[in-house]
Amino acid sequence: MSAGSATPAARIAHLKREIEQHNYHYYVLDQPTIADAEWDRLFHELKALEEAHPEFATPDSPTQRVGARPLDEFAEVTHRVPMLSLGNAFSDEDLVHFDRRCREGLEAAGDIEYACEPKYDGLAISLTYERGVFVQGATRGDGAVGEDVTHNLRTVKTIPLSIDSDAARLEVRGEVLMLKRDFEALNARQAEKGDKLFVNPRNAAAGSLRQLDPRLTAQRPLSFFAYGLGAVEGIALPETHAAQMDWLEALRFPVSRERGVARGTEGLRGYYAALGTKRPALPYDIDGVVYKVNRIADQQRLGYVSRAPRFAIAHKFPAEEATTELLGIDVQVGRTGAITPVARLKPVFVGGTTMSNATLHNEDEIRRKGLMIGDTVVVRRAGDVIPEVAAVIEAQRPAGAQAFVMPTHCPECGSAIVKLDGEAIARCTGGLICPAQVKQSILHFAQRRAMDIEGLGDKLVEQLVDQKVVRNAADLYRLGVSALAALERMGDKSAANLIDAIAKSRETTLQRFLFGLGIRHVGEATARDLARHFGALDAIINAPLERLLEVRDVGPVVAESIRRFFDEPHNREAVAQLRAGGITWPEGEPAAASLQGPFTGKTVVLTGTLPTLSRDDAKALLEAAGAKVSGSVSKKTDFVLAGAEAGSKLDKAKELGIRVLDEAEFRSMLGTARTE
Ligand code: 9MJ
Repeated sequence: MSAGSATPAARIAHLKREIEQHNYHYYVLDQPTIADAEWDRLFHELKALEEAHPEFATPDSPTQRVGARPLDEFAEVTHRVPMLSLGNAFSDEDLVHFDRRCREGLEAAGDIEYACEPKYDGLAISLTYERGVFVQGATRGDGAVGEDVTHNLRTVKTIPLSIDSDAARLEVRGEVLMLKRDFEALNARQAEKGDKLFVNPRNAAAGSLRQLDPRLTAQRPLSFFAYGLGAVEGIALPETHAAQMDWLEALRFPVSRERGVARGTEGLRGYYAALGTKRPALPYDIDGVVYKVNRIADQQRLGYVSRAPRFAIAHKFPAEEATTELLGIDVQVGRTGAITPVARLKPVFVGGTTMSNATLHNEDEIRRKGLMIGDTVVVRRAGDVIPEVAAVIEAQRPAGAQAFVMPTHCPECGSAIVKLDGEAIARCTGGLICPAQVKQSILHFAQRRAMDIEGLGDKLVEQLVDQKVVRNAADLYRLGVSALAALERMGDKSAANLIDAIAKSRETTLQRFLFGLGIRHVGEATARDLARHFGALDAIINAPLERLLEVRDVGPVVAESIRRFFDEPHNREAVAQLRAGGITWPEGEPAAASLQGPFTGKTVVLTGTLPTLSRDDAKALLEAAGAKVSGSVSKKTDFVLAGAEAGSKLDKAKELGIRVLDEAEFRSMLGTARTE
């Protein structure tokens, strides 16, 4: 139908359908079908038509999702069919008990078939459709009476405002929640505005749903997933829960993609384990799985106990969040002296294990979260996320709560703690005299991805350093069995094993060695790129900034850090000691093929004294740049690098017309080399 030929009523009806269809593809299926600008155009056309013809404006129009007026209070809604809660299963025993009760109730001979779905961690709601039009949405309330939040639910883009069903009445039940990514974005916006952060997606969703002003709700990205039906009049329904969910999906309700069907306890266990594995990657928080006897007739036979169905149960996952008390804030000293405040918590069971401390990252983070010692805090351990203090419950702050004060001196070595301007991290200035830094750097050096010294763990390093058997990584290569055997809990056999593991680590690669040195900003990948690019350690040690910058993914910060590390005499000494301890690796050629610069493949002769570069340094730089350094000038010489008091070589170069460079020109040419 074209815009020109249709009556306004027909065009409005067409636009309503089309926009809702695009919304469905965009919000529910995550597969947009038109460009945003085109959607905007359709939306504005509809809005203009409705304004010109208010008699055709209806509450199920997509224009009605936003902008309804604030309410004074929520009206009460009595649910025609009560909204039930679910019983919980926390253990395998509870699960077996549930299944047995169902089998007995149904006098079933074999395994029962269950519909399985995620248990969303949101808010239960009921949506009422009359002859295909969304007319009312209500919260669960106490199960019998809830609150009318129709205006707010209209703003939820995944809730259809009209559906292709002429049932006199259809109540769809499900959960309103906030997707994890929407929650992160909302909190980022809150932080930018200096507003309070939400503790978790559930709280954010609850707060948003209970706004009296729908215009506020409209700014909060809520989602909806259907998982059941309430009162239904005027149509026949599919006979299993799974088929009903398929039917709801066909009506364009968002239904879990993770839903499934399983038989018997074995099937349920399999579903539980599989969803548990997927849990961290799901776009929303879940706190368990729900099993429902699949056949609706069987559900009805089993019936209810008080306000929960006998035919369904929620099998809970270990909680990812808990509240506990912040007993204190300690600081830990890392390998580079970084001071990390760590929350000392009253031990609490969360995410399947007991949590008694959590990193607080840095001082700013403590301020941002508004933490005070003595506070009640929400702690979180989710998937592979580092356990964290998610939020503070300010309302429960005790009278004696104390602010955290960053210590001025290192608790391990007493050196000053400083925080450079613009850096979030405070650092201990003790360097090598700080036992904490020494221990961490040895552990870093020995780890599997670096020198791979098997069996050298934190307890052992702690003892070795505290008892002054080892002061640095190089000392490891001088250890004898007798020194080790003197340590606590160290038998002759373990001592011999460790010596063996240390000996084995001597043969390594340049990449592992470089990574093990613990240069700030040089992780495994950078170590690999440096090793490939330069081929030899001395070329890296002597490389000026501009050469380091030629390495893939090495920017000014990383290059500067490498340069600063090797400019420090004690670091050069440490490297020399390690090599003296017998550590070796195959040295390769620089990756000349990938490096194209003015010295690639050229022959260069050095003569005289350069203003700042030693002969060795200049040679290393040239070699790293792909040049061959030769001792005598001939027709094959491409450049002569000449300093003060250059003698006969310079004369010969001039005679042969070879280009002569001074140090400044040399450096500027090095700066033009590029990796291809
Ligand atoms: C949640 N919260 O995800 C039910 N639920 O069924 C699912 N809750 C439920 N089903 C009957 N998936 C009562 C409650």
